[in-house]
Amino acid sequence: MPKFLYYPPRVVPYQYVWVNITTASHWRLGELEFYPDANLGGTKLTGTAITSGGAGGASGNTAFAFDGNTNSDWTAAGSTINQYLGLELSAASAVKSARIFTNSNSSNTPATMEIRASNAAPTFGTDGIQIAILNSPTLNTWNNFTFA
Ligand SMILES: [Ca+2]
Repeated sequence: MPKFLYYPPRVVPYQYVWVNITTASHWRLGELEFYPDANLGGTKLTGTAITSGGAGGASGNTAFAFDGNTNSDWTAAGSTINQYLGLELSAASAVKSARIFTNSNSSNTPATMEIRASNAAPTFGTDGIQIAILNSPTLNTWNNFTFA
């Protein structure tokens, strides 16, 4: 079972929200969704992808993490910590829950990740503030978590 660490409610609307990996991995991510309310409530947030970089070619396309298809994935450029993928939101918003679908094997899935948020565009995975931690994501399924 995933282990989630929850944080107090935050009321600040964020312009940028992203998942940063804190265990080295050649990360592959099938789907990533953020929501303005707890328990995947409200309308799924949309925006423009922000990332530390992709592998290039079809597998590096950030759009594959946001296409609604759990069988297509984005692949990180390398195998280090602090690679990230997220969104510059179309409009600043509270971010109180999220879900991630991992559709890969354990070597492509980091054991620990965090969600970070900011009102300035990140230039490194650890920019902004940490709003949630995800430990030991379950492979090949949705991992839902609420942090408000
Ligand atoms: Ca996908």
